[in-house]
Order: sequence, then structure tokens, then C-alpha cells
Amino acid sequence: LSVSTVPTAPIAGQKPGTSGLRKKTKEFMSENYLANFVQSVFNTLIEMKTPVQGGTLVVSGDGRFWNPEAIQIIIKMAFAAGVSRVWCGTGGLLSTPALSAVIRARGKGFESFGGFICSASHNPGGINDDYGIKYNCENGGPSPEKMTDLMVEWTAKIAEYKICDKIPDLDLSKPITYDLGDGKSVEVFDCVEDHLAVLKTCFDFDSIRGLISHPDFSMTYDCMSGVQGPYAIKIVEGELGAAAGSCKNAVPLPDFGGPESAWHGHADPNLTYAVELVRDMGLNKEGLPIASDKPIPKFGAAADGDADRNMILSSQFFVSPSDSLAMIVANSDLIPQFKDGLKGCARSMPTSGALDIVAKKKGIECFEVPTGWKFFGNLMDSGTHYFPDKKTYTPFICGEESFGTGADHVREKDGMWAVLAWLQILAKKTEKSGKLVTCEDVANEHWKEYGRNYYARYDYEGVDKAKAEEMMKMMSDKAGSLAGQEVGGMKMKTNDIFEYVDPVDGSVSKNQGIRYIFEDGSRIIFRLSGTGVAGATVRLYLEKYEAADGSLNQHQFEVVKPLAAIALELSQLQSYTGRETEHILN
Ligand code: VG1
Ligand code: CO
Repeated sequence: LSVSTVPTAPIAGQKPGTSGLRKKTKEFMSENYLANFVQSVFNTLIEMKTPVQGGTLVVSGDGRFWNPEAIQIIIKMAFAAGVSRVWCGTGGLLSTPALSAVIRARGKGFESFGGFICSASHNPGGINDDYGIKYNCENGGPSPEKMTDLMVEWTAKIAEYKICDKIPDLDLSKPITYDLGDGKSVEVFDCVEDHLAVLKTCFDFDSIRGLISHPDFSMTYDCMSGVQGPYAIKIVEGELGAAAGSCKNAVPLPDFGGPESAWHGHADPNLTYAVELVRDMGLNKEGLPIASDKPIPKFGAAADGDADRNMILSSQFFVSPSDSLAMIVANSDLIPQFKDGLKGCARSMPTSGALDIVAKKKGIECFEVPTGWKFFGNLMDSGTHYFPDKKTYTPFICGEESFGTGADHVREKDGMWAVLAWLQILAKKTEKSGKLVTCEDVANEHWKEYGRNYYARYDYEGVDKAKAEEMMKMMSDKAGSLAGQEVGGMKMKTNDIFEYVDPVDGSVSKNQGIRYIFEDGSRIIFRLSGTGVAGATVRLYLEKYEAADGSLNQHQFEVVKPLAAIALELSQLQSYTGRETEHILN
């Protein structure tokens, strides 16, 4: 195949954030933008002695606007870089967890070294919205920081890229193998099959089918016009027998429904954006019950654009993501994947401590990592060949407050896995009790045993970046000074800047958020988002613990309100950012 070398020059700002490189779509479409970044990834891989030459690479995405064009460009560049075989899901679609499954499962026995996920995840898609790309490694997980740092170095010195521009654009709409000569091929396969095969090893599908056919059970799964549609239809309706139509908005759209959709193209499964689902489950956007003129399903779920996020509901009941994680771990003995015992679990730092309480009681190793799925990878890999001389923490469950939950069957958060984990727990509990058990029942039982970590996250979006950074600096400069002092009538125990030392490879990640932790376990956390494409988003995380013999059925947003007042005082947020109102998320 003939390879063209195209001269180029560095483009500023090509720095991956919490989860890959995300920018405005038009910026990505501008001359050489995508090519510069993709070549920088290949240069990094070659520098790291990854077997690019003769290797197999996965390329697909969440179906967003410009993906078809971007995928064709990446294919042509991959062959120019020496790759022998490119794998794509049908339609160029693979959800983020499915792509991880493809690298790990289909990749076995091949010189498979990784994959490009063309997605900006929950960010809206379209020519005027957001685009993104992320490189996942041989283990199926996001590139670690030491690798993205190298990528950034390459983007700053790139002078040329290579592309096989004589290859015609290929039709990826159905399963097919293209033999391009010179030992190069592109193979398109059904986008669901690998992920489904992995999930079948995790769960007892027969038992879930039993729950779904229970006369009192009903469910709805809102795919929000993201990539989950084909997976939900095939797995939930097809394999598990949910009634046709249980999966809503199940056709992936390039703009996730765009401005006309009830969620304005924000395919983000939370109380604010998943408006159709939240309404159908008989709730308002504060998660409070509202009257409904239709029968309310017994179980509800939603997914984001790339289907790695999940929201779990039962009739008129919202399961907060931090609680969901703790409850799955508490009931992990009901999930076949963990039949030999769960060895480890982890949460991101801002995620509530509900998990820690369960882990302690059950004697499971529990870790606190910075925000972003890439930090879970080493812990999960500790049980495989990657770190053979280290202690093993797998099997492993982990999650984040941002509606992300998963386990070590793949190396990404997995929206479908979370839904099946809940269905599995409900199925086993229903089998045992003889009458239908709901998420609400599981939650009430859980709180009575472990107490409840009331929680909320406030987002301040589109804030002036310099002002937000100034505010963070003010708090950082003072970090430590408040420990031991009385603030807002409560004694502060810890006041620091969160720093993480990876227990497996010792790498250090500094500056991962400002923490105010009180004697009673209440927490106030500030950090800046690393997934936005314009300005800054300040995230404020609030948590208050109520013991098992306390008041367990209050509204979470009300319980943490006094903490919010303290947080605003500590940060002087209103005077720094001029913001009076926040966006309460979970
Ligand atoms: C957010 C969430 C984080 C999550 C990340 C990627 O990051 O807080 O928990 O891992 O999005 O999720 P940030 O830096 O904006 O807070 V996804 O589904 O957009 O890949
Ligand atoms: Co996502």
C-alpha cells in the first residue's frame, strides 16, 4: 500500500483530560487536527515499543457526528503506521465497554495492542457541539497518565504524519472482511457479540430471565439515542426477554436527538438530563415522587452517549450512583462473576464513603483513587500477567459518583454491566423471597444495616477559567490550615489536596481535588472538571453520614444543604465566579 507523508505543525492544546481529548467538533474537523493527534498516539506507541508493526487495532465509536469520516482517516493512518489488521464494529459502532471487551476477548491470540474510541462520551454531539477521541491499551483500559504525557509531548513536536490515502473509504455497515493486499485487512463484525459473550460469563442469564418474566415485573431502559440502543435491544429484549419496546430511544443518532430531544442532546443519565425516563418512573428532577397517569415500571435505567454510564431507578425511587456501587458490592455474592469471593473494590475520591463501610464490614480491600477510570486499571490488572509479583486485588468492583460502575471483566465502566448486576441481585432476592424485590427494597435494607451516606454534587458550568483556577489556588494555598478548627459548628479533621500514589506501580498523581473532611465523616470536596471543552466547570461534592439507627429517609439534597453553605464560604465561590446558582446532579 502506498504511504503518503504529509508535513504538519503542532497544534496547541492537544492534551487529553479526564477521559481522552475532547474539543468542539469544528476544531477536530479543522486541518490536520485529528491526524496530528492520531500520529502522536502512534509515535508514542512506537516509542514505548508497542507492537504496532503487524499488529491489530480496534477503531470505532459512539455513533456521534463526524465519526464515519474520522474512522476512515484513522484506518488509513493505522496502515501507514504499520498496523496489519483493523477491527470495527458494524456501523463503526462500539460502546466504550464493548470496545474494551473486543480488545481483551477477540484480541486474545492476535498481536492486538489497543483501540481508538471515537467519543466525547456524555458530551453532546453535532457540528456545533463536542467531539472526542481516546486511546485504550492492550489491557482494554484507558491510557495511563505516563502515556498521555508522552502523547502530549509528541503533539508539541510533530512535523509530519503518514497516511495510506489511496485506500478507498470502506462500507462498515455490515459484517465483512476487506483484504487490502500487502497483508492488510479491515474486519467488520457485529458490534454486540463480543460484549454479550463477556457479560454471559458474569451473570446467570436464566435467572435474570426469570425476574423479567415475573408477573409483577416491568422495566424500561432509556438509551438516550446513544450507542447503547443495539446492545439493549439484543441483550435486554432479545436474550433476556423484556417486552418489545422496553428499550427506548434505542436508535443511535449522530446528535443524540439534538436540541429537539427532551434531553437537548445531552445523553447523560442523571436526574437532570434523563427527563423522559425520570418522568416515566414517577419522579421529578430532584428525585422526588410525582403523580403519574401511566403505570410506573418497576425498574428503570438509562445510559450515556458511549454507554459506559448508568442510572438505576425503581418506581418513584432514585438510586444514587455512590449507593449503587456500595449496594452492588454488599450483594456481590449473588453475582456469579464473584462466586469465589470479591477481593477488591475501589471508588474515585469524590464518590461517597458508602463503599468503604461495606468493604470494612466484609473484609474486602478498598481503594480511593483520583477521578477517571484510568486509575482503576492497575488495581484490576494486579491479578493478571501485568504485575505478576504484586498482590492480587481481583475480582474487583469499582465506581464513581458520576454514574459510572464496573468490574474487571473489562477495563472501562460498563453501563450494561451495572444494569445486569442490579437485575441479577433483584432476581436472586426475588427467587429467595417469592415476591418481587425492587431496588428500593434493597436500598432500605442496605441503609438499615450500614447507615446512609447522604450525597449531592453541585456543578457550576461555563465558569471563567482563570477565575475558577484562582479560586482553587486560594483554597490550595490554605490547605492544611483548617484542620483541627471549628467551621460552621463542626470540627474539621482533614483539609488537604488529594494526591494519589498508585499502590501497584508507584506512580504519583498530584492535585486531584481539595478536601475538607469533618470529624463526623462529612465531606466537602472541590475539583475542576477535565472533560469540558469551553471555560471551566467547578464541581462541589457534599456528603453527610447518618448511622443505621438515625433518620434514613430524608431527602439527600436537603440533608447536605448546610454543608453547601459552608462550602460556599470556604471557597468564596460566589465572589470568585459571580455564580449564584448551581446545577445539582445526583
Ligand atoms: C467526569 C466525571 C468522572 C468521569 C469522567 C468521564 O469527569 O466526573 O467521574 O470518569 O467524566 O466520564 P470530570 O473531569 O468532568 O469531572 V464519561 O462517561 O464522560 O467518559
Ligand atoms: Co461515557
